[in-house]
Amino acid sequence: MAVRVGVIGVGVIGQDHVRRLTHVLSGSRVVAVTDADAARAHEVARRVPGATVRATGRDLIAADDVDAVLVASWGATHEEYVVACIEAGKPVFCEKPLAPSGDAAARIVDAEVAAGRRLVQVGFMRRYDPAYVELKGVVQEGSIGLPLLMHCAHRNASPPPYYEAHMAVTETAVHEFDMVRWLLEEEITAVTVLRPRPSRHGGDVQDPLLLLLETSNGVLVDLETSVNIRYGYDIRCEVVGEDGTAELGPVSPVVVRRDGALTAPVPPDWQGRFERAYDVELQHWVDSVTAGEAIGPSTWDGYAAAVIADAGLRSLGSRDRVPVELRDKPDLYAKP
Ligand code: ISE
Repeated sequence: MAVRVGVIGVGVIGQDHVRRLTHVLSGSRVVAVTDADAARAHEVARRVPGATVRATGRDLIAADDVDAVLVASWGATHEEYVVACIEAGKPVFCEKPLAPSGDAAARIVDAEVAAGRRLVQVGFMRRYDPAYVELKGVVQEGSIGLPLLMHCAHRNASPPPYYEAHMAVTETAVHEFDMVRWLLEEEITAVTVLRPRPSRHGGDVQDPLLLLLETSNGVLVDLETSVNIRYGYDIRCEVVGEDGTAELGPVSPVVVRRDGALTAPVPPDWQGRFERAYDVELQHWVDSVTAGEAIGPSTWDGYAAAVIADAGLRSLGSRDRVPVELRDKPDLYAKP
């Protein structure tokens, strides 16, 4: 029987997930939606046969016909909804970031540990991107030797209108915080955020930033975040090992030579670049709900990323190197 999913928050990513669950994936159907903007919730529900609108996230979570919940609302609301799902014993997929601070994420860890079983998958979709999966395979099989350095860039053509300075760390770089931990299979131990000459396109938002991440085995990771790069959405990652390097290839497999120029398309935004990753990620969640076992990026992974983001924010303010201090990992998260 199809998993009956309720979706909390139907903005850009929430609507995209509703479309995916309804038309692309197998084994699920959307039965309920809710949004702070009720008109938007009704508009989305009209496009999904059989879906109803619930007045609040809490009503949706409590509904008998909702088996599992997808939280894609504003980050500050995640803690309340994810904890309510855990208390109701319902599996929950929560978009990144899991919570806006390490403390808030720690409370979700506590709730899940108290429940005694994993119910949460966090939306770190890069773990499902075919190129990143292959890159991790090359690094982990050891053919380039021990990793020493990583060079990463996370570039957006332009930020959404609500983008604020801290989001470069909490919403943008947070993807790399998780990706680095996952790819290297080690923890990030310190963050330094440096500010180069600001782009004139940045307005009040300092842009770009250069972050330096240190890991438990001494790998140094430099990460550029640019949210006004203009030319498109561009994600780069190169791992430098003792015996070679491995990097994400160009996004477009097709290069055009014409009129004295060589060109290849760059995706305009993250939806285009990571479409496949989102599909695989959410199918994985639906399958794990059906199997009764949460196995994707965990609450612990969301917590670690939130603590790293806290350190990044402190460094953004002070320009100091800020150590990352995680609490002891509960046994619940012992399995990778
Ligand atoms: C946005 O919130 C996302 O999650 C995108 O994946 C990311 O690339 C972008 O920088 C964020 O602002």
